[in-house]
Amino acid sequence: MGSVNVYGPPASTAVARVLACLLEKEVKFQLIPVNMAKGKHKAPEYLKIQPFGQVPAFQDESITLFESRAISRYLCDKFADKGNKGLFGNGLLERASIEQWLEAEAQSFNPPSSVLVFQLAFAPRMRLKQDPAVIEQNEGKLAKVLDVYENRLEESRFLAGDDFTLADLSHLPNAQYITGTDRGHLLTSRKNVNRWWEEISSRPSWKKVVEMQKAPPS
Ligand SMILES: N[C@@H](CCC(=O)N[C@@H](CS)C(=O)NCC(=O)O)C(=O)O
Repeated sequence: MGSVNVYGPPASTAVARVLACLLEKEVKFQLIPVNMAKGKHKAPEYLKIQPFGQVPAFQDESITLFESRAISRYLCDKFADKGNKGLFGNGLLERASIEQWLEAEAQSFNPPSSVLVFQLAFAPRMRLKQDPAVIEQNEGKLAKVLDVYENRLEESRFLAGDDFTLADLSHLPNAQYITGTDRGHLLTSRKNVNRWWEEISSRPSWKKVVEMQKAPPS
């Protein structure tokens, strides 16, 4: 079996999501740099595999995919027998719960948290001005989402049940950036969310992604 290709920098939250999934599943991959500073993600050749001009793009055999969560689901199904075999659940009920929390991540957690990642982590690096009103508004929205998580994680070790799954994994990239800023208390001040965050971010797969994010772009 050959390796799959992932296009984009590990510093991108969406690329990091796919990398974490690949590492959990122990699937060999090649990371292909896309120089976003030079606008390579908008180049005609790249748009053939990612028509929205975003990262990541993904290639396996004859298939090319975009959307990090769709790529992750594909990886779990295609490589069901490799690495972490329970990552996408075993059976209908587990899968349904994982899907529910994956949707919660994409529809409820991601919108405010991705704004905060941009405002708090990327804007300073890109020497862009932060918008305090936008930060405050999205902090409020994320706090409400995390209150729901706090209750869920009171009764359950992980979001979808007793095991770490794709639903938990999908939160790692945004949570990593936010906990590295002065708004980290959004997660760490909530007892159960903090316990969950400590556990999921300690996984060797995620630690490897964080190491990849620290390496200078090639
Ligand atoms: N929903 C997409 C989001 C992809 C996305 O927003 N990628 C960002 C980096 S994290 C990007 O390419 N930004 C550059 C742009 O939109 O021009 C996914 O999960 O793959």
